[in-house]
Amino acid sequence: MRALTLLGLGTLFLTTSCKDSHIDNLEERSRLSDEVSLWPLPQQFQTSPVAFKLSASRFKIVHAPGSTAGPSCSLLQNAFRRYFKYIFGYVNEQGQPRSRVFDSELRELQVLITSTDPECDAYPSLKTDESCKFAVVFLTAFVVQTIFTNNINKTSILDYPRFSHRGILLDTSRHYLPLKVILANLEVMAMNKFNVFHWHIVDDSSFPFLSRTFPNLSQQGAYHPYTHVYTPVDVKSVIEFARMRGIRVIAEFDTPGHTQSWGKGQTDLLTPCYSGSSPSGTFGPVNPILNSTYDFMTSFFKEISSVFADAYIHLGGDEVDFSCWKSNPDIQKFMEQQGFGQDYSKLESYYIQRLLDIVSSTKKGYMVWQEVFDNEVKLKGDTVVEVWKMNMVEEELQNVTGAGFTTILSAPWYLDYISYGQDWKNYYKVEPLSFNGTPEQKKLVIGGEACLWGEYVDATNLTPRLWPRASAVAERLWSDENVKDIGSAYSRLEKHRCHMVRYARNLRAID
Ligand code: CP6
Repeated sequence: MRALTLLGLGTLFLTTSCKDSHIDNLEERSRLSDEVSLWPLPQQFQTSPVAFKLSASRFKIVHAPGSTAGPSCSLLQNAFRRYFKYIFGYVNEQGQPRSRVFDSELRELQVLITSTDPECDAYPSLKTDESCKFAVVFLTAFVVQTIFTNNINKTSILDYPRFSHRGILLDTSRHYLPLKVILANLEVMAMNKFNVFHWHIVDDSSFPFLSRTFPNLSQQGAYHPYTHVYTPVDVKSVIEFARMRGIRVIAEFDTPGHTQSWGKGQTDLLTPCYSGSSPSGTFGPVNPILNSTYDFMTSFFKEISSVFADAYIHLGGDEVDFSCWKSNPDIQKFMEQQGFGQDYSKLESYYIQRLLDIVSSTKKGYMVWQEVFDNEVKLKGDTVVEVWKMNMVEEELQNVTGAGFTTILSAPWYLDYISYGQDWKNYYKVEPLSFNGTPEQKKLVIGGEACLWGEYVDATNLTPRLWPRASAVAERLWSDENVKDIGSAYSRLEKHRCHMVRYARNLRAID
């Protein structure tokens, strides 16, 4: 056999031990190396002892005859190049006898795309059929297995994800993350089949997003006005790097709470807090009673909707602190006029409702934190509600899906929380659909996110805090619900970690 067809399932696979493994016991190591090392585990696969050899000087990844894609698809060309490097690393072929063609040598990986969608280079979306992206899905698995050897075993794989939204949240406000760190993590995300980068880009601490319309926001609100900002070109490069790997970039601009940094570059946006009858000099959430607030949001989100390509924007809406609103006499008067009584969640809803209408007019869909749903804000049908509070998670999923909304789960996966030992097992054991609900309700759970909040995380400790712990979430969201054997997960994850360390070496942020 000289060729490898992807969709024909006559595929080849490799099993190998990882040389970096800390398991020194040879017997144990050979036992492990006899098992497949796949992560996340494919929906269906079959491996056989028939083995083939690979040579970096002869092996090629090519478009199969009859494929609907060709060299004009830059997404695939880029993938071919990356996967070749995954397989053979950056070493050249010195030392390999060029002339000798091995018996049963695998010479080609033929990539057969059967999708009739003419748009090969489109942005990924919630509706992207990832089983149709089988070529890349397969390649990921294929390649990860083949980094360390020139032998691969005959294997066939049929794969598709259990959930369509599989995200990682990174927070670039509490600590600025250099572009390189973000890109390196997108690369590791792809190795774990994560397909959403939830970019919690601004928050109380700093405003690193450089807005063309309101440059003062980062000029005043970033930790540094030009070393600690993301320019429109930076953002573009993140989105493009992610697109090449089938990853969506969903930006979050969290309001009306978590907005202290916005106030530095935009006067009158935040609510002045009072102590007694005079302003205290401090500020609270976005001021929801001024027309100027909504004019600002209209221009701001018009820009955001063109800078960020994804069909969704995350609008936050979490953890609004009412004490400042309560202290302000103008807000009190407004509450009275509107008949809100003392119920400040009604004021919050009033703000969010107007904001949602503004964002809808930019033709984007939106995601929100669960409070927005809990406060009974009227939401568009395609809104995604993110469940993050750690208490009463099942009840919340039941309520959100009972009301007919799609939802994603992040409550069990706060990876910034650390404790001694192998806490990945707790992330792994989570069953997102264990709540009471009809099959229709369960279909509304479209996935989840591992969140790495940035209060105690910066470029120096991000990688070890996120990986391989987030890999546990990746398998939970990708593989079949019956894939839950911790022992099998352990031995595969150990090798998978090793592959990540090897491949990410070329991309490491701190070198
Ligand atoms: N920042 C923002 C945070 C958190 C949230 N929103 C958060 C809250 C509780 C925990 C971890 C993170 N740091 N903007 C809540 C979604 Cl335990």
